[in-house]
Amino acid sequence: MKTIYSPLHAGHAGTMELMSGVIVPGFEKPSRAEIIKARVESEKLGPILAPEAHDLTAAKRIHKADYIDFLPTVYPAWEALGRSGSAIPYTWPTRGLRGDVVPDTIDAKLGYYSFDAGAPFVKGTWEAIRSSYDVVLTGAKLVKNGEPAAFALCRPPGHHAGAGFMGGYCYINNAAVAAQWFLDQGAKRVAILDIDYHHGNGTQEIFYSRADVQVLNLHGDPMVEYPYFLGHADEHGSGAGEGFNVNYPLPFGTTWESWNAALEDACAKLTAYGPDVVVVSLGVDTFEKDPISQFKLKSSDYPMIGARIAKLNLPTLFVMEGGYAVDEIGVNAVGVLTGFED
Ligand code: SP5
Ligand code: ZN
Repeated sequence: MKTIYSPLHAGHAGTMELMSGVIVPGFEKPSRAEIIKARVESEKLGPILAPEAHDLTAAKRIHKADYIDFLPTVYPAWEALGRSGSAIPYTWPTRGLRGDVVPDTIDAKLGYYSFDAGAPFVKGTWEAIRSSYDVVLTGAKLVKNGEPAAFALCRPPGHHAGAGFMGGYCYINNAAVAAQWFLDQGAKRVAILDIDYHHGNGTQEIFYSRADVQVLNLHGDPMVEYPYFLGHADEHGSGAGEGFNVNYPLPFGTTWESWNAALEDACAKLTAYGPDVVVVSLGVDTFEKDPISQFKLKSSDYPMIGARIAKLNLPTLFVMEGGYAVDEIGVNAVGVLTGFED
């Protein structure tokens, strides 16, 4: 399987985030992608390709144009105020406030275009976002042109980003961009299988009223886990999309047996849907040693995930999302991919 990777992710470095009331170094850090890339090489998964450059047309097919146009302006506006470090929002237009007026100043715009304080900007962030987008579209093209599968080694990740907002380390929703691109290239139906530990709220929001993208999501129960405000089992889709969104909220402590039962159910629904292509939002923060997550999957479980996805017998684009146990992130992520190929 071919991997697509860009070194430009590394400029998104030195971020800070708020965790349990303390400002700490960001868990979503450059070594994540570097360790995965090193494992792709040592496991001889296949060639590592540079992405092709793309304009932002495909991003604006699923994101609001004003949101995409905002992203490259963030850090220049921040620096124009004499600031450095991480640009992070702190005020949001929640219930009872005006959500229909885009303010003029950067602190307010950051809040307008986000749902949490978890998508910081540093100097190299926009270039990294842009490279991650190029990576996913390059991977999608490989699959469209006949590769059975490809691995888009995206960083930053994407599944928390919605049509008009960032959050949870995510800016452009790479998996959603790819799904829409496949449709625009002639696919009739696309399935997104999101196996990141966290609910892919952005992906769900983007496709919630649509029948041409089935979204299946296995994740920590939002009653107790981030992103808290979406991802319940009663969210089935709306209107034409009724029945095409499926959530599997699972409790803290979930191990392979019950996680795999949810995967099995999701795969059965996916097969019944009959998509032309599968996009896998591949997070490995389900790992037992993940520092911010509460599932208990073991390294030996990840190849079995890949093997089950291979049994779907469909063209497959793997898109990297979360996973913060960096010592094992390469073994776990590439374990899914070698399990798929074996
Ligand atoms: C792509 C992705 O995996 N994004 C995850 C963003 C998670 N951000 C919030 C993390 C909250 C961690 N809470 C841990 C509480 C430990 N006491
Ligand atoms: Zn996650």
